[in-house]
Amino acid sequence: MKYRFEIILLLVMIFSACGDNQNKSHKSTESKKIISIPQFDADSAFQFVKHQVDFGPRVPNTTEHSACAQYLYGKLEVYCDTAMIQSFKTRAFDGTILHAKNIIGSFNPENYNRVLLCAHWDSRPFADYDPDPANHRKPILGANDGASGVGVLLEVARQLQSQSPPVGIDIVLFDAEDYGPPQDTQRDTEMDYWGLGSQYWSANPHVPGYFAKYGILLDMVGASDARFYMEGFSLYYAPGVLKKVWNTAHRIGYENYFYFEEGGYIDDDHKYINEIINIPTIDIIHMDKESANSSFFEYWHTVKDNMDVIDKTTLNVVGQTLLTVIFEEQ
Ligand code: AHN
Ligand code: ZN
Repeated sequence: MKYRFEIILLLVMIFSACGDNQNKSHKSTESKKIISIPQFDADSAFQFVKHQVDFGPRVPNTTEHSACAQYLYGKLEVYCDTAMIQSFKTRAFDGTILHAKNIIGSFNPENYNRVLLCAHWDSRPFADYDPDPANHRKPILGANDGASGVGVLLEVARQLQSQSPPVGIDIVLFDAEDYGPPQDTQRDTEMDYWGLGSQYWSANPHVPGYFAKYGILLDMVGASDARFYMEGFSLYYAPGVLKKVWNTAHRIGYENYFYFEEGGYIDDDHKYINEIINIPTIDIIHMDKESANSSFFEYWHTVKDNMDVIDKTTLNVVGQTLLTVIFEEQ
């Protein structure tokens, strides 16, 4: 029993040291909350884009479209807390009844503080901006126009599976966005035949009385040297959200992608979300002010919108910006 005193002293020292550590770490988390932000994986996002494109054009009422819907639902079902398919019928500009599916995945479904993330997953039935008129009635692969935004959101979902976000998140993949009338027909001024999936969801949200404090739409977020300007409806309906996202992008080093310059009004899915369900929603969309015809990225609505245009750097810029915005939410 010679060492009893020494042993007790040692134990007291160990315990008091532990107590000290606990106090210190407690204090530091109270004064400044340390947030860890997951690292977006652009290789993984690229594979998600490629997998969609490998189905072929994802035009409503085709088998390729059905197969891709099952793939996307399967991914959201694995990564999210809850997932569902919202099936609906909608009438296209030419009277065709489209069998459409919005695909939805949610994190923390019980949290009232929610953020909406969205993109369209269908691809356009008409390459009506192709330089070769012989392609004007061919469907497009929509690697950038469609699959890129969805690819980024699938990778965000995969990250949120391993690190739960501080807010509720709803990922909504809209169908039938790109079935608007071809530009060389009498009907090309009928604007409301675009964004049919977002119009349906905004009038019939997947949760009755659904609300999110804001929304972010991704459209054409995968091409190299993409430029994201301040889109008109975003600036009109959700200026605070737009500034928050653009400032975040600049802070983490992406000022060569996000421009504090106005880019014009685009009739995209966010317009319907803002106007029908009144969730302030911005559009991160690749515009090209120098473009001769379309005002969008070079291969917009052409048969060249394939995997060759997809750049991992751009996917990373958008994905890491989204993850930063999400994890800095209170
Ligand atoms: C129009 O310019 C009519 N719509 C833009 C929305 C869109 C189409 N985004 C991708 N494809
Ligand atoms: Zn399109």
